[in-house]
Amino acid sequence: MNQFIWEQVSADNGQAYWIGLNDRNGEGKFEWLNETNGAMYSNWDIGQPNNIHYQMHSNSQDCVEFGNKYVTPKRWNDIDCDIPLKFICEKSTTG
Ligand SMILES: [Ca+2]
Repeated sequence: MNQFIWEQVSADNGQAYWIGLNDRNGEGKFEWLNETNGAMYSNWDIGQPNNIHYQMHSNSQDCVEFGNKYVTPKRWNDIDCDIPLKFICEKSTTG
């Protein structure tokens, strides 16, 4: 994870952010929104992704957050995609 991004997120009091990774197309097959390449870097928190289904949420855990104060710093956790979180955008520098 880019150090600049982490500094912004970690300064936000433990708020979680979407990182643009999900396995909606197939359980356990995580894909980036902006890449089709299957080979990927990963940085899961210990015991994640666990795809736990909580009764208070209708869906299983198919989207990936980080920055949550309950998740190890810089590490990733899969959670329900319907939870409203802030998100990180990527912008092309070529135009
Ligand atoms: Ca999880």
